[in-house]
Amino acid sequence: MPEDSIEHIDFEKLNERAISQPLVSHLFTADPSAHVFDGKIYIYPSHDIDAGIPFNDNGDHFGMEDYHVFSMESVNSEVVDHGVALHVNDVPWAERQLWAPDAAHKDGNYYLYFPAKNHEGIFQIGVAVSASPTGPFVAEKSPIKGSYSIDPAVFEDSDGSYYLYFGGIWGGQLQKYRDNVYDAENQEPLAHETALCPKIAKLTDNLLELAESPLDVQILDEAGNLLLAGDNERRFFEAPWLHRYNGKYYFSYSTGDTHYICYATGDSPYGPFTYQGQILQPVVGWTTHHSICEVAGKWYLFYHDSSLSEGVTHLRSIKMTEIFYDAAGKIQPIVPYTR
Ligand code: FUB
Repeated sequence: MPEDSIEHIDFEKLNERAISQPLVSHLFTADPSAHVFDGKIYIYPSHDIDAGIPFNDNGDHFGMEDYHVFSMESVNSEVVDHGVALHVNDVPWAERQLWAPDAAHKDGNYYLYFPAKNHEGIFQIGVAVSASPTGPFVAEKSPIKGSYSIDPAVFEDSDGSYYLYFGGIWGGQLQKYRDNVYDAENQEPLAHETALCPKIAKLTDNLLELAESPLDVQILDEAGNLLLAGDNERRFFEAPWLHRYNGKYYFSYSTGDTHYICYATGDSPYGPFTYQGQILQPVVGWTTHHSICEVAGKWYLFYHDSSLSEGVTHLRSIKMTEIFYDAAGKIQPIVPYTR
């Protein structure tokens, strides 16, 4: 739902028609990464604030400064806010804009992965560690070597390997990189050229570093060709996420300026992934960002919209709703507001 149509929305009606209500209403929250750790649901979202920064195409108005972690005993239970888990002032290398985070658990430690702009205005990805899933987390002194851009998502495979996915174009700066090298002059490819790919790198055993140089996550069309940069309804924009269902790997992501959450499937965490369809239709607000998590044998989409703030695009609220697969493993698309 593009921002310019906001003035025509009757928010009272829209909220009545919403298929789910905000999980948190005392803060604005977005980009929810959900996990079940030791039988309990933990949500790692961005914490939206109005930093008073004018809107621009770089997304500088998304001026977030800290993270809160939320937990739930079960899908219908109260959502508990565990307070500030990490603040930008406690990250030696970061200056501003704590964007979409994710978390992982290994051997009794919890790892919070987060993007932030460094003192040169370049996004990198950091990691912070805690003995508790709710923090507080202690940030490593430097960003993860070789990391760049935004929206880290960590996937733990059944063999105990962990993979970091990341990337986002436009404000997320992915278009400035080719072969993992930054050049401020680099731009998005032209419409007839292949789209930029999100990135994957295996993590080292201690989960603090990349075990390899980031590789492209290829998203192919039905004919086996890479999606094109001009295919705005299907190409990757930001918000990578990986989950496994019935032995298949599902790579999902946001298409940004066309406001869909889409997915593609493959046989390896590295891909290639073949485009399958949309998971979530546009929500109120410009951004859309999600995670997919299995809880007690059912599958849930965690997502956000800006309905609580009546359309303010950088003041969002996290939500969740159940998703369903058909017999062939296709995800039934979610329409976030009933008609
Ligand atoms: O929350 C800031 C940015 O907005 C995220 O990093 C993007 O995925 C988009 O949701």
